[in-house]
Amino acid sequence: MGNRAITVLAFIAAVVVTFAALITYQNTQRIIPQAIVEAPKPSSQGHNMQSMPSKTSQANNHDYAKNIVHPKPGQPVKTFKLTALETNIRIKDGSSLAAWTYNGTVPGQEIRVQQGDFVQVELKNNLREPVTIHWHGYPLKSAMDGVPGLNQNAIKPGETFIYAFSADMAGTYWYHSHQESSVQVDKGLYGALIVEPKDWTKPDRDYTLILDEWIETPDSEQSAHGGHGGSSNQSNSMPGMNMPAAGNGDLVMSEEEMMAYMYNVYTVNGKSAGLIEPLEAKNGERVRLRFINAGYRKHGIHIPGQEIRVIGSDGQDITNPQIIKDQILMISPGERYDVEFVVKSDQNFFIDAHDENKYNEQLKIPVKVNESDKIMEEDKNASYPVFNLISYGNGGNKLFTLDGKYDVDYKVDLSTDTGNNELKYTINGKIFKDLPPLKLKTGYIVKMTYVNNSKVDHPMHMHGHFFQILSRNGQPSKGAVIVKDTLLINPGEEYVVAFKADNPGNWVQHCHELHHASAGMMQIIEYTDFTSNYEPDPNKTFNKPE
Ligand SMILES: [Cu+2]
Repeated sequence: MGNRAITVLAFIAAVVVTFAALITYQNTQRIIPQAIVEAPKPSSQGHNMQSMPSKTSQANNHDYAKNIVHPKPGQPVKTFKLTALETNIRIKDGSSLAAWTYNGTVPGQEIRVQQGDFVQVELKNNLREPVTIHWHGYPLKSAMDGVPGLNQNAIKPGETFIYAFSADMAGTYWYHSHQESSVQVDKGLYGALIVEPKDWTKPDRDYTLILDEWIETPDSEQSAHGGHGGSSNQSNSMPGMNMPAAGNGDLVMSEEEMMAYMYNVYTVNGKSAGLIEPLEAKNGERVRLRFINAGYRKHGIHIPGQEIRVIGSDGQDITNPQIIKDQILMISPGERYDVEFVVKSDQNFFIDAHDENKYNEQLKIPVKVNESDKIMEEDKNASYPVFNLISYGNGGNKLFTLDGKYDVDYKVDLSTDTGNNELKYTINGKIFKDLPPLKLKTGYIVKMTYVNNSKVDHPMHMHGHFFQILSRNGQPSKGAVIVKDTLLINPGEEYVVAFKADNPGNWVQHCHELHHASAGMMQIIEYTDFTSNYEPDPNKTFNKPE
């Protein structure tokens, strides 16, 4: 009796502490909306703007971005039109929510081109907030990289911006807004960018699977979504009585547990649980799956019973990938994994998630092999090893070694600072606005050591470059050469990576747990021998690169 009372009291205390921490955090993070021009409301929700006639594709509202890139003579040009607009989407049975979308859907229209194409994307903003597009992982000119205040001014309501790049590199990428990312990506401003290789043997099935998490409030049909600063009805989001006991006053762990708990709807391609679109594949067919994590949580994906090969990571092929079976593919925010297998099953099955997340019963992707409605359930208690990327495959083009000569040897200490009861995520002890840029020159060979000295995961993403993974916790990488643009560094881990500074421009690196980026974990990477057409204007305070 006494025990129970204490348990209940402790529980209530934990809820209060956690919630207070979140409110504190939100207050510190809350972004004050700027006075901006009212946008014309979209005439019909979910209208596909692609079919609308448009002005000439030279109609860029931003002079500095004109004539930066051109198609080579004879290069095929693929044009796309995306309109950022608000619309209601149905992500689970019984509720819909107001999302921010490209072309009225979440994810936005898949941009799929062939290697060698010139890609031109006209983005029109019909929202009431400025937006951009960042082409996550794609090595393009920095003028097209979409970081507001660094590469361009954010595209205001009513404005149009044309992104253009040469799709010379094949693979699985994605695009998302980089304006107030922790809010805008969260609200649905993302989609896939797929570049099919030249001379490609198409698989029988090719599916893109974008993972995400959302917040649903319990007491209304209308779901709230938007994380920090995105929604005004966060105070309603205290459902149920299964709140975790959080943090013991530890701001970092309180936030972590609050996030794990609040983001309570998991989606695949914008649909949760029973609404997730089944994948169709016949016994004997070759299937390619492209996983993209657009959310905040890492997800441990399991493809039961199939002999799979992990053929790519962050868009880059892995050489000589051996067959693995019943391993967990841990996919962190911003990362992509490409998997291929030949279906060996007469029965329907689920691709599901095995990790510490709380709502995994919603993350089950049906694979329909036969016509029946019966789907094979796997043993819930089974446990599987986690796939180890840095001891997988073999061979590849090894550009860098641990004992090589480097022009820059830079340490990135990832940590937190809770001074003044304010939660900051830091790089080398500083937050974004106080942190000096990492300065590079074209041609530099750079070694970078990421150390996670905090208690939470940091999937670090670098713009404009791929780095080769050299070691983890002092152990040199075995297996194939692995190059990535997004790397999960778990608490206590140290990774050494290397890259060549071969893409002169203005770039950033940041944590792709975007709340961490917005709370400081972001850094500018500046080429000292590069001059940009775009001159940042500190008075343009509507630019919010985090
Ligand atoms: Cu982080």
